[in-house]
Amino acid sequence: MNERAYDVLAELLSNRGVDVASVEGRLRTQRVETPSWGYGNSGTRFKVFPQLGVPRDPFEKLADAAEVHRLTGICPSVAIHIPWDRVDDYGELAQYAGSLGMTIGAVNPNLFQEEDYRLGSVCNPDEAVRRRATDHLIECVEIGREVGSDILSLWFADGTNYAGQDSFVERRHRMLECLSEIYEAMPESMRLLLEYKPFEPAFYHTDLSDWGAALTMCQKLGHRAEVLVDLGHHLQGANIEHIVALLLDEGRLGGFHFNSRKYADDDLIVGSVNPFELFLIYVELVEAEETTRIDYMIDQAHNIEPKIEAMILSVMNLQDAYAKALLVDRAKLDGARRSGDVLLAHRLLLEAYNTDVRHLCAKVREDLGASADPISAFRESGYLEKVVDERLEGAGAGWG
Ligand code: LRH
Ligand code: MN
Repeated sequence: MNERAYDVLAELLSNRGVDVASVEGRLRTQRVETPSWGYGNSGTRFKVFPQLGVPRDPFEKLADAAEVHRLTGICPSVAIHIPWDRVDDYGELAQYAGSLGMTIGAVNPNLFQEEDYRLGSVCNPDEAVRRRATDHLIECVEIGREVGSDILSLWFADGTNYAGQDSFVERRHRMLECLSEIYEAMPESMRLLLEYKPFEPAFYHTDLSDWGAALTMCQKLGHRAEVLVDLGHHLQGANIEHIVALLLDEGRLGGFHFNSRKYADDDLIVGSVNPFELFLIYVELVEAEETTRIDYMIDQAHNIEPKIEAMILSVMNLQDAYAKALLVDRAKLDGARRSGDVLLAHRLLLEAYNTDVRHLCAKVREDLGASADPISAFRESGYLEKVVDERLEGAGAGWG
């Protein structure tokens, strides 16, 4: 860690009236969940470029996630996806996670890769197909119990491709009927997160297309149903930080799937396309998270870049964005807003955003027993070379 650079920054921030110790305290409590599928092979409909050393099963995915946690200090849990992470003994999987100092987080069912779901899963006109979909969701509630997870994270590909194909309202009622059964089947400790998406794979309408569709469905289900915001699931021009503020005000912001996009659901490294937007989202979260539980998860597909390093860089970008958001002088901002001083309010955000917080984040990682410079540490660790050797036999895991 560059002590001198840190000391200069800490002094600069104290002179600005920033309580550096409390900022570091908040940064030490930051938590980001990484996705098991982010360590496996992934691609587009054009090509999946398999990589050497990719995990071959959920146990090896957990091992790679533990390496990311070892180096960043803030990623002690992994989201799983069923059936991509199906095992014979989920208790054994949770135990193995524990042996790595990790836990299993959100359980993600998969209702978008079976033939039966051509016309939808829980919204399908065919009751037998809806029953099958509901049974898979109930299976995932049980898996949640076995692995000690209290989050059921739901995304539905359900939608239509042509006008007239089906009734928007009947489909919505079918979804509500199914989700009501799941809501009842969940233990009191479990929360249900509903993830919306405007299009793909459906290209005329998607049943859970936007925050409004997800919010109103959650309000019908109950207080343990909340909205999950995937940054890539917004049409061009959408103001995501405004949507976040609105969901917080409704008390229904359950969590995030962090990634970034330039065009559509690109699933690129979070903060790599629009770091200012990511900062603005955290500016809305800083005060709210003191009273609200919010689950921060990454959802990315590393199609051409090395997967573990990509995950490490993603976590570092989230630490940076959070650190900058914690530097906003809230008292001055409230004053500027009340007095209608438009540009002072804007410049107070820019002052925080334009602060180079890398040495602060480096110190916090060191204080957590992790690495000041995780990417260099990873490259020098020989971990990748080790797993490439160990995982020569057999195919790398992927999306099915
Ligand atoms: C859908 C989605 C959803 C997942 C999948 C891996 O686009 O964002 O969260 O289940 O990606
Ligand atoms: Mn997602």
